[in-house]
Amino acid sequence: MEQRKPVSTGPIISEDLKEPGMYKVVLLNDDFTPMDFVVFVLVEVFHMTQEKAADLMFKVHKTGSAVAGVFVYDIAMTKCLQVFTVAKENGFPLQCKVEEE
Ligand code: TYC
Repeated sequence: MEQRKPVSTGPIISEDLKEPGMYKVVLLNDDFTPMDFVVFVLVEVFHMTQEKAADLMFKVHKTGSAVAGVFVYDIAMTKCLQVFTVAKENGFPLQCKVEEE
């Protein structure tokens, strides 16, 4: 019969365990999405205050892009998809991208 390795019953303390990588959700400027809609998205999707959302929206408007938040991969992708979906539903071309930190 095949020999099995003994199962460890102690706590798993491994040097192989790593912190999950973090990913930036970067909001991109465009010429068509209304400013108040961008603020609405930042409040709804990223749970920003109205003031913080307005500041970030203006930063994107002036510079072309800004980081809306930093998350683990799945959350970053979900937020990006939510932005894209709500924008599309409302007929706006608002875009964002996910970048490794
Ligand atoms: N530039 C847009 C306008 O003038 C506003 C805008 C800001 C669009 C931020 C997208 O991510 C964005 N209406």
